[in-house]
Amino acid sequence: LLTQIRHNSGILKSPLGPCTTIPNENIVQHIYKGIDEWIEEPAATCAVSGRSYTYGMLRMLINRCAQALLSHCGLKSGEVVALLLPNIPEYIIVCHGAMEAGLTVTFVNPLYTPDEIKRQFENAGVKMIITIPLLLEVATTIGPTLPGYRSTICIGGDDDPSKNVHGLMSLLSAGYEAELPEIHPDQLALLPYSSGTTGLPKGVMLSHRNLVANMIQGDHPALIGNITTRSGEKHKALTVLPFFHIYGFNGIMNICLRLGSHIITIPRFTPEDYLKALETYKPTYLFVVPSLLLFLASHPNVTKEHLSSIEEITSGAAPLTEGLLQKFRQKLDNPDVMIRQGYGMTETSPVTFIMPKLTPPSKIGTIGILYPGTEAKVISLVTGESMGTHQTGELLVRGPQVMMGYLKNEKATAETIDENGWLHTGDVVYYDEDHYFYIVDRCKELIKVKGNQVSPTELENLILEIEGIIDAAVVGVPDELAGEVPRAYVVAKPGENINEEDIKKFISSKVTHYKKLAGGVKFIQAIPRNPSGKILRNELKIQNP
Ligand code: 4UW
Repeated sequence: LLTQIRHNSGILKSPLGPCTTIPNENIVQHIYKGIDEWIEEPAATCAVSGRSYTYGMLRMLINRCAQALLSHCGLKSGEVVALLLPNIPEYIIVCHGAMEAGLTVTFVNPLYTPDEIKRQFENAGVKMIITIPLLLEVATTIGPTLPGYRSTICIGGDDDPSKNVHGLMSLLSAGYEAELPEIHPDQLALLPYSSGTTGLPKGVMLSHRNLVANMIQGDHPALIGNITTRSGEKHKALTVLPFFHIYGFNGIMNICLRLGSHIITIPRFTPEDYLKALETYKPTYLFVVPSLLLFLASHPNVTKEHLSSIEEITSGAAPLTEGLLQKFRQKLDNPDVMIRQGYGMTETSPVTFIMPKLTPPSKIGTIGILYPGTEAKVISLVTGESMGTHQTGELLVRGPQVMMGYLKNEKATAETIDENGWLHTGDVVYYDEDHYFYIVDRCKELIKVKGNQVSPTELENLILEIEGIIDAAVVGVPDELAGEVPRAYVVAKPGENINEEDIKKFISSKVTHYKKLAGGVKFIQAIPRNPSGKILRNELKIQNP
């Protein structure tokens, strides 16, 4: 009867019940709550340079950074600071320093082109960029063009008053003092960018409460892996997934620090650096996206020995196939390694589903069960009615981890979060009788290349800048290595002499590497659209395979 009632209202609640009370803490207080227990232990180490910080050092430097940002740099609580950084241990110092100072952090892929960086920083209202020497010129070129811009911080660089640059170490060693502000849990902590279900990337407003809630939700004993390894030490996590994406940020960096793990960072993935890090640090925990697991499963230089220390692996951000999982398992000597899939979105801080520790082996391909305190509905793509078990439809989620909205974009917010608080994910799913969920497809425009977001609208707008092109549509096509890659369909003015290479070259000059038109360009007569002008992407793919 209970099941019946649940299905009639269409609302599924987490089988793990509500989440425990979300404390009124800011994210930095929450992360370092247990620090006294592991204050002398290593917190973060760069696998390439060997630079390393203990928890005690990290916490002290975060606090100094927060004070310097408010006093010496003159930033005010609520202003936005941008991180233009690869994964390095100092990421933690500046990011948590800014958050402890009541500032909002936005992050960006350091391999973005200057155009991509500038667009995001202008939209976010960035007042300071924190970067490394390699990217200092980009930062000091873009920064002063932003309204109200204060200064740039260079990690591993010196003060340069002529360019208004502070070296991080001089800032941290000067002993600047400031009173740290009270931070309301609803204050904006993080501003990552996501294209959501449609259109250009938008600023996703995540509060301290959103981020803390998602960490608390993961604390359930049915979900959490072992905090300590079999040998009784803390986990060592190798993290190449970017901290400038919500998975790397709240799903890896913050959670690992909260648990006292030792984070090993790699600034940029290369097979050599990654394998060397496996050999040198013998991590116990890996976080992957399916394309990284494919590398581990199939690269000839990856041996069983490289993976011998691994006890747990978490995968997410793109579909993990059973075939890949089996292929990878063959590379493991230890059959007890726990491999779990989770599901998340930038808009949900990020996790809403994860496989519990004791997921039955029969649940092949599942993303797991609802996180504590999270609700879901699956609705028909045709009628909007709630679906029952084994019926596919769009996934809607609701919970304390759902974003506050898109920055300065009420329209997109209202299209994504309905009046009852349901976030429309744009993912097509079904659930089974035990309320395990399975991703089937996507009914949003988003393309995912190796787990990275690519907005078709962004590429379409760029293609339309090319002289002689009158219409364009971009869709994702399957790719063995990347999962999907973008392909453009274009309509050229009759008589124009434009070829595929011209378009590909133009796009490559404007966007970062993974957004390139690796799926090719096809010239067609007309882009199919519905009466209101919306591109019919599925039709496009079916008509022009
Ligand atoms: N299977 C299939 C999946 C899956 C998936 C996501 O870039 P975003 O906004 O965000 C992410 C976040 C992923 C994530 C974070 C933390 C975590 O623990 C975890 O699991 C281990 C995953 O990717 O893209 C959101 C979109 O990415 C797709 C889906 O389309 C979703 O709407 N996606 N996870 N397991 N597809």
